[in-house]
Amino acid sequence: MYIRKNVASLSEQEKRAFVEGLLLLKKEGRYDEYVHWHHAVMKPTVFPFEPRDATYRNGAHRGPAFLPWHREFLMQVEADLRAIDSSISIPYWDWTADSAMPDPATSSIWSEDFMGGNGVEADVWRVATGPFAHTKGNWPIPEHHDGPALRRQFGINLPTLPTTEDLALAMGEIFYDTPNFNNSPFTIGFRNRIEGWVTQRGDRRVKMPGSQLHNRVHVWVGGSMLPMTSPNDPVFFLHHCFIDKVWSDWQELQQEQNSEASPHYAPEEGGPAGHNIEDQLKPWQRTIRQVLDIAQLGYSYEQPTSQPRLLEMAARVRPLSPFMAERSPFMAD
Ligand SMILES: [Cu+2]
Repeated sequence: MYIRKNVASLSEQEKRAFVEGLLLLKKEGRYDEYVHWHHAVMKPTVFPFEPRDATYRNGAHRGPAFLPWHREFLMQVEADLRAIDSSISIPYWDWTADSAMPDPATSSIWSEDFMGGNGVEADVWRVATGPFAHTKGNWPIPEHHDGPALRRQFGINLPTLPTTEDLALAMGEIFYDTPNFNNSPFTIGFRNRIEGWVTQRGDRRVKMPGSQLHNRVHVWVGGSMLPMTSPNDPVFFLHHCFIDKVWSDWQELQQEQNSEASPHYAPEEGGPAGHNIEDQLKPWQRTIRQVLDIAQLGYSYEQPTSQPRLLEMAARVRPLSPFMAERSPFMAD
């Protein structure tokens, strides 16, 4: 059993080991395979009545498999890192903490000895600081649509990171996912909420316009985090580690409060290919059912001191259900 820590509580030594592991995987060409895995799941997987369009839904996004697919993805990358140095685990980036800072760009995650900082506008948003800066030459990005360098544009495409209040809306959901298991702003459930598709259109309690939660963080970082090749920015793994933590927190909450609905995953069958509970998480071997319990997978999460406050806020959220949705044929979209 090993622990995934909060980025904010990493020691100098732990930061160094993680960065050196990433740089070694990059040098060996292994890292670029991760980017390809993420990019290759673009193949459409749809119901007969849906458009055969890769951006509509694919094996890892805009559907129920979003969380299990990324959980398996992180474990694959983490196993490679731990083969280099068994003390390494992927740390998580709690961006709700950074959203409360006057300037999230000053967060320790972006320090010179860790992820490096923002891109430089005058240099077409190329990252100029830290181990992954293009000037250091250790982080080449092949066939990138805007040239072979890591790019970031903090807050340019969306002004703010998601808050604890935003996260509480996701934690307050009682369904994992509901038909049509897609990314409509009206699709109810934890998965669609945390992935970030439930905007102000689908729920008037949502405070900020635009993409939410997981999606919002990709868009806030900007640059290399925007396209489907987003694992090109190593912060991808820290971001998705937090998404995985939030999912495991939600699972624990459901086990306590809603245990008869176990295993807290949907659909069991009859959903789009790749998204049913017994479906394989391609290109790997495990099925969705096999990655539902992190204790069984051998890891756990360090909890931030803010956790009780989040759970308290989540307990006050009135969950939407498919039968009392804010959607009505009499309402304009
Ligand atoms: Cu993502």
